[in-house]
Amino acid sequence: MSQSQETLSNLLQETRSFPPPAELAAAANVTAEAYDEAAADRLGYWAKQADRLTWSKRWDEILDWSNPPFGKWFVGGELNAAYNCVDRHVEAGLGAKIAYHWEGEPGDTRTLTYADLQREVNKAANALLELGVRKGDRVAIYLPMIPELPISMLACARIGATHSVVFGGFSSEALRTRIDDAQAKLVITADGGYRRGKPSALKPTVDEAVAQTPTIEHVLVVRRTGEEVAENERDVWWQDLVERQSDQHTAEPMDAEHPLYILYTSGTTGKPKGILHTTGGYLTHVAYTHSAVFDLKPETDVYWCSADIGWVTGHSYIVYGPLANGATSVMYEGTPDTPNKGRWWDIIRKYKVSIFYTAPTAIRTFMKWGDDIPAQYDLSSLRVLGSVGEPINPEAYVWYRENIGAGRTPVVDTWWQTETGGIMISPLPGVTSAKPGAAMRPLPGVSAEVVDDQGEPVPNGGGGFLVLTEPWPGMLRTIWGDDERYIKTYWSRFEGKYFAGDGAKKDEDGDIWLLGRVDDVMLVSGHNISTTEVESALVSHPKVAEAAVVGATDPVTGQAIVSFVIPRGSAGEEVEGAEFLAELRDHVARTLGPIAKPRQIMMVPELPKTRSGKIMRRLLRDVAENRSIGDVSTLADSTVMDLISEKLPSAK
Ligand code: 6R9
Repeated sequence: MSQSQETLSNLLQETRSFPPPAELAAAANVTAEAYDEAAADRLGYWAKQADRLTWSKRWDEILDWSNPPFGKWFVGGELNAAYNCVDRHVEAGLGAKIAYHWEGEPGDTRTLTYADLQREVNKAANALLELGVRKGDRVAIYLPMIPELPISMLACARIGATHSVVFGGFSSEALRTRIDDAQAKLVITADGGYRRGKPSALKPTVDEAVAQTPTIEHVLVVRRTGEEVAENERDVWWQDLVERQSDQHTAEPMDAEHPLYILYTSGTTGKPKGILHTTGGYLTHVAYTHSAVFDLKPETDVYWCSADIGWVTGHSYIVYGPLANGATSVMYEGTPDTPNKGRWWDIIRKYKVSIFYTAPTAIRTFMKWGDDIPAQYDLSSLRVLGSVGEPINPEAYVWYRENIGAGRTPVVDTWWQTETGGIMISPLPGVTSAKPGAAMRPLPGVSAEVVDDQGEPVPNGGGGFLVLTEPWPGMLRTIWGDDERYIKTYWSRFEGKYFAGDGAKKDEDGDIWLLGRVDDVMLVSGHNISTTEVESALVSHPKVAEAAVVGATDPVTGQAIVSFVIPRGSAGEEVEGAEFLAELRDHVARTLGPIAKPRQIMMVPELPKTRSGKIMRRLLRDVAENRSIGDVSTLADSTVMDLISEKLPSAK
């Protein structure tokens, strides 16, 4: 969509704010002084964060930015990521400490201490070596949420192989293109995993993919479900190969810039981008942010991030950040409604989770299911809540704080991307008076701005494009095999600045609000209107649980606002009537002004989402403009579009 010269309109007014609890503030890991400290000496601040890690060789230079936008951090330094995540904690006497409380969907559990993890990772590393995997090789990992997933990642890191985790829900074609692009030598997979109460096979998808991937030499298969699978010549069972390995292995130090992993993000167009992260800067960034943003106290906290490890959130905040910090985490295999809609809250109760990190899509789903479900569980162990993945609507934020956090816990809305490696903009739970729906300020050490079309910072109260103005340690180093695309995608729109692709505004206090992808911004009668703000206005109606908004071509206004709405569980029958739709349209007009009034509102049972919970507005635009529906291969649930079309026969 073409962008008008005008910057984003700033429509939503939100006046609530929640100061940090005094007790938390008094003992917080990071205090307000950190902002000044980092502003006075940004690189020195990051070097201090790098000292959270154990380096085999200290760096000579903090940042080499002599060839922008190709940055190198902690140049000359050497370390091993797996050693930092596992061995050093065991050496420090914490071998008996629990790294993961793993909970399978059927109710089976596994407890892995740091000493257990060390043995398992060593065995897996020895197995990879036996299969001929060497430093610099790429390994594709296509596993469900079982302990072998972090173990495989760490085994790769240990021997210097670069992993590329592919979501367990992706198709064989998606897996094949990622294997080909990375030229992976090995795939690690499982017979299947459990989803929605039954085994869900993975191995057949891998068989189909590797039939056409010349680089794959072996397929290493974990037995999880025990279902029968086809066995091919290059298959090796994890239970045979890994179990018989020695549990001793000495981690080899890697250069700070050694490639740790590639993670593919599916852009809106073209082939997926292989985002490359390296070792020292990335690990520094995730260890620091995991400690600062969640106020992690590794001795006492139980931390749970409900993401899938196939998403960057899982890489940084289930695996590398928490383990580098020696945290005790929960890891859960399955879906939130198996065996019932209280499963997550039961997990929090059972393990006394104190820090919980999830996505707005999940929060809105729980709103839809009703307040009475979490109310049945003891959630009093919680002290910090986090959100990631999309802008969180103020109403969803307040619901989360009230119904999950009992109105006591800070909620940190964390903005970042696969490309940034770790959290960039977020409240600090012991410092910030957080506003519902705002990511607030760049973290100490991070430099971000909201700029207009010309790259000039907008004044407070203005809207525009989010950019990052200084390099940061967790930054992507390039797009795997495509430096040109790296430059073009991120560093060409605004000279010398990283273009994030998100719209944002600064409020009167200078705090940052994210407004969705710039590709989704709507141009209505000459005004750039953010989908996020209209969605938030809809969600602020007591009968609405979720909303998605798109701009559809309109002869009068250029684009018109078309919205898709899921009612709350408690909403009753009247939500189907014309009267209610009129009420909703008026509600938006009252909240944001007449310009934002939707032309059309459609009640739907579900919205199309990616596996990380992002609404795929592109598909809804197809519906709104009466086109046949485009590529649905990255949808979490491919039947959703049928459900929507059934509901709206005219939109087929
Ligand atoms: C971590 C992750 C990145 C895109 C990003 C933005 C959206 C993520 C957000 C948010 C508003 C937040 N996003 N967190 N928008 N507020 N707190 O999600 O990575 O999957 O690469 O997506 O997600 O649009 O540009 P990734």
